[in-house]
Amino acid sequence: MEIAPGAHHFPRALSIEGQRMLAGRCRALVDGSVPAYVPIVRGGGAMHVRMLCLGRHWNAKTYQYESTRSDFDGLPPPPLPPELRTLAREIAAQAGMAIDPDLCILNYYDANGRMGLHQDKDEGPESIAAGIPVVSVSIGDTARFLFGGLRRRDPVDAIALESGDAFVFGGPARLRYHGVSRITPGTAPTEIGLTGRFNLTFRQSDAACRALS
Ligand SMILES: O=C(O)CCC(=O)C(=O)O
Repeated sequence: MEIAPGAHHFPRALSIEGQRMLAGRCRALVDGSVPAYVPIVRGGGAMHVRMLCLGRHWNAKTYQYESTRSDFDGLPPPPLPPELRTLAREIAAQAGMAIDPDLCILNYYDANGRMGLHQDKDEGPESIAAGIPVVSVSIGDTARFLFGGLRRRDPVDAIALESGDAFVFGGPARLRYHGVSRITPGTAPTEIGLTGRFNLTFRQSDAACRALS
């Protein structure tokens, strides 16, 4: 479903079994030896998600990517698992786009989780100029996802992102404002055994292609 030029919503892109496996994977990652944490942004406020970056770390104080979590505990982020890279590439291809992601931001939303309207513009300028997409995969409770325009004040569409949905925005949509205004608790499919919501956004921080390892 094309929401706007370059923006595609794929409802139920993942089967229930795929969602269940991904939920387990995400849970193990966020509670692993390099755990998710609540970032404090440069204005001093706490984000309303638990975040874990894979591959490269997004520093909430500098809004830059780095190889260690220098705004938190100094640890290197866990690697981006190859099968998750492959998943992102396959989803992008369904939207007629290509991505070779080197990082993923994995966010956990509890019942009060949300994320303000923002642009994803901290990836490399060449990647953004090339329109290499952001690939988003949602698991668990339904989110009210806001998708706006290229200016913060542009009107926004509210889209329900349900468990297993994918959303891809690249090309002319790459810098559209977006956010999550709320989660609807208790809407995750019971089979996946998840309270809350995981969202994974795969990104490519430069325009160069890497071989899949
Ligand atoms: O949770 C979502 O659906 C959106 C996440 C997001 O906007 C981000 O990680 O930049």
